[in-house]
Amino acid sequence: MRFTTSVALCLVAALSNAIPTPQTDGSAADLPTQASPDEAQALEQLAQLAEFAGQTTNETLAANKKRDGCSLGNLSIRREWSTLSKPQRKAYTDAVLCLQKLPARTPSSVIPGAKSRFDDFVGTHIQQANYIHYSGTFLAWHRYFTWSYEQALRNECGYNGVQPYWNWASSGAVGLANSAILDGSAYSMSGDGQYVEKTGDIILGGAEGLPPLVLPTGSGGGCVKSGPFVNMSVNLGPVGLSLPGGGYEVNGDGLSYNPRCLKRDLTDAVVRKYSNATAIAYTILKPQEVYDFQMTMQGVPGSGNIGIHGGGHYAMGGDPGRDVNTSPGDPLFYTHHAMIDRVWWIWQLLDKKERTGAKGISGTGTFLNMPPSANTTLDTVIDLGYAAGPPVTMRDLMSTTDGPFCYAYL
Ligand SMILES: [Cu+2]
Repeated sequence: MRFTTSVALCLVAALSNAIPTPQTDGSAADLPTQASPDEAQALEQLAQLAEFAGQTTNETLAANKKRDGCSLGNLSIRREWSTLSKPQRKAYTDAVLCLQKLPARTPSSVIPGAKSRFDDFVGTHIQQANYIHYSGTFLAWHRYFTWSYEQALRNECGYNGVQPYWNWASSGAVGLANSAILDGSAYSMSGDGQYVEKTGDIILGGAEGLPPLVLPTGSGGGCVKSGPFVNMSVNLGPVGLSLPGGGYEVNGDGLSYNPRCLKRDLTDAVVRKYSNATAIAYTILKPQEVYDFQMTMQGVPGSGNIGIHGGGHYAMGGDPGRDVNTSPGDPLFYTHHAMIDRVWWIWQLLDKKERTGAKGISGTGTFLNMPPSANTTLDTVIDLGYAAGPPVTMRDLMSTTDGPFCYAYL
């Protein structure tokens, strides 16, 4: 019986895009329940958890008898940057550069500074920033946003690949500037910025009576030195750009035309502290309710922890990397949010029924519910404006193999 099942699964794997997973029992009972404090062991735990999510995805799709929709035949598989071949990496960054050359769809009366299709996405994120972070839509909104960006690369720029992700833990372990995704080569997402002298640390928050959070600066700070995005223009923002030494740079609503170079300040200390393998495994294993999961991931304000989400953002540093509102202006944003989405995907599949349904949503329509707003539900509409469409409901965004989606992660 067991033999037959294995053969059947192997056949399915050979004939389709099924996620290759070893033929183990793969029951949830064998999975770790507590994050290991040891980095190497935590990496191993993450591999096990991702494998379980892959197996669950394969089983769900194999059992799906519907003729249309997502199946093992059309499932796309998102992979980690370093596992892509050089031509695959180049194809991805070429498509991003193409999106930066296509004209914007946003009317200049709405976002005067949006000059390209790439900017349509940045502008939409700026406009909605107060409703999509520390809110009920955070995870689903960014899932739809990242997927829509991937679709634009494919449908408008001839990209044949899949959205890659940035694994902060493996990248941080070797040092960001040494990792394939950020080494500054022609096959990276560009690397560090030119070194500039810093006037002090990054100081976050301190509002609402909460203690401020201090982050070190990194090894760059200026314009990116090499790689595909060396000549790119960041057109929008800044809106809430944290500056070394404290304080923020704000250019009004961030929607006017403000062309400047892409700056990075790669900060190993930040990625190693907040987005290491133990922190990722903890985020997946500890929170049982989605409220706790989202808060752990984004960092509980006042706790001194910026979470794995904040860890990735502040590890890239620079402008717009340290600007919550304008952050998609750094193309690395989408590989970061693919990893965020991967963590959510793994967490969801540990308890698929509960976590992809109504109980998988918590929060309201505003940042930390300020000002108070209605609870987010399965019927809440997500609208990406001129960046992409159509508007969808939260219900459509809860599974990566349902609604508009048909993808999984390795
Ligand atoms: Cu965001």
